[in-house]
Amino acid sequence: MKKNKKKIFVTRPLLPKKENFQKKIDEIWESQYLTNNGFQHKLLEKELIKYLGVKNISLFSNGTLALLLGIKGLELKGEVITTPFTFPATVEALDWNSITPVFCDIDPITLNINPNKIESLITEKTSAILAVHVFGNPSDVDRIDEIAKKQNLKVIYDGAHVFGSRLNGKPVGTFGDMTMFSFHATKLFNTLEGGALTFNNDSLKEKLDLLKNFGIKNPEEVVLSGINAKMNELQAAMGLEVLKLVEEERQKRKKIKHIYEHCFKDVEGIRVITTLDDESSSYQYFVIEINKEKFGRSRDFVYEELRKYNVFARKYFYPLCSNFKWYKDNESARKTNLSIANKKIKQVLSLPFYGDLEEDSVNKIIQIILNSQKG
Ligand code: T4K
Repeated sequence: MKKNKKKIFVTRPLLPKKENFQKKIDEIWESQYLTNNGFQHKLLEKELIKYLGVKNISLFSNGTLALLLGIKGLELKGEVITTPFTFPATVEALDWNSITPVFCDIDPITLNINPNKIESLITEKTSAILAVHVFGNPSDVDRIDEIAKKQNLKVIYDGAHVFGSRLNGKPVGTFGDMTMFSFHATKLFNTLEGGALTFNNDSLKEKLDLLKNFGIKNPEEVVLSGINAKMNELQAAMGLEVLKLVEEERQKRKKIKHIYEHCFKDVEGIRVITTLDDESSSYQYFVIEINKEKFGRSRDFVYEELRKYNVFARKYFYPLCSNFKWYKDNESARKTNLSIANKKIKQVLSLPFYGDLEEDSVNKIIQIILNSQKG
C-alpha cells in the first residue's frame, strides 16, 4: 500500500463557507463591538440553549476556563473525586482551584469513572464528584446522582465530548449541578476556541457571568474576585455559522463510523469503544481498544504503522493524568489503585474521524490496521 501524500489527522475543524463568516465579520465591523457580551454572543447563547435543550448557559473563551470557573462558582473545596482517564484540563482545573483530585478507577467498558468505586474514596474533605463523559460515552449519571445525594456532594460533568447528545432521551447538559462543553477547533461544534457551562440553577447565571468578567457588576461595583474568560464576538460569530452545519456533519460522521464498525466487528482483539448512535451519540470521536494478546500487535505498534502511511491517530488520553509528576505524593494516584485506567491507557486509539474524511481513506486506514497484524 502506498503512503498517503497528504497527512491524515485525527480530526479537522468544521468550517463554514468563508463568505458566510465574512458576512458575520462585516456585522461585527459595523457594530464596532468586539467582545464583552455583544450581539453575536447574546445570539449564540440563545441558539445554544435551544440546540442543547438546557435551562441556562454561560459562554467562555475556552472549555478549560469554563470548568475552572464552574468549580469556583460551585464553591468546591478540599477534595474532589475524579477520573485519571481524561485530558489534562479536567484535573488542572482542580489544581487551579487548590483542590486535591482524588483519582477513582474507571469502568473497563465505558472508560468512565466507575461509580462502584466512588464511595470508598469519600472523606470529610470531599466536596464533589467531577466525572467526564469520555469520548462521548455518558457517565452513569443515575448512580452518581444517587451517591451525591446520599453523601451531600455536588456533581460537575466534563462534557467536552458530548455536544448535542441525549441520555435516556434527556439532553446530556441537564445532569448534575453543571456540565462543561468545549468548543475547541477539534470539537464537533467549534467557536475556534471556546466553551460553555450549562446548569439548571438559575441563580448561578449571574455569578458565572461575573466570574468570567473580573467580578464587575457595573461601572461602580466589583462584587467578587474574577478573571477574564469571556468569549469574544468573532468566536461567537463562528459558533453561529458552525451550528448550522452540525446536523449534516453528524450524518457524515455516522456513515464513517458504520464503515469502521463493520470492518472491525469480527476482528479478534479490537473493540470499538464509541458504539452509540443517533441522538445518544455525539459523533465526536471514533475510538478502538487493541488487546495485544488477542490481536497480536500492541496499540503502539498499530499507531506507528499508521504513521508510516501519514495517518496520525492519537493515543488519547496518554499519559494518564494520575501519573503526572506533581501527583506523586497523592495516595489515590498510585498505579495499584487505578489498575484498569493504567491498563486501558496502553490500549486505546482514536482514529481519524471527521465528515470530510473520504471513504477511500477510511478503508485504507482499516487496511493498514488489519495488515499490521501480519507486518
Ligand atoms: N476536558 C476534556 C475531556 C477535553 O478533551 C478537553 C479538550 C478539555 C477538557 C479542554 O477543553 P478546551 O479548553 O480545549 O476547550 C486537542 C484539543 O486541543 C483539546 O481541546 C481536546 N480536549 C483534546 C482531546 O484534543 P491536542 O493536543 O490533541 O490538539 P492538537 O493540536 O494536537 O490537534 C489534534 C489534531 O487536530 C491535529 O493533529 C490536527 C488537527 N487540527 C487541530 C487544530 C488545533 C486541525 O486540523 N486544525 C486545528 O486548528 O488537543
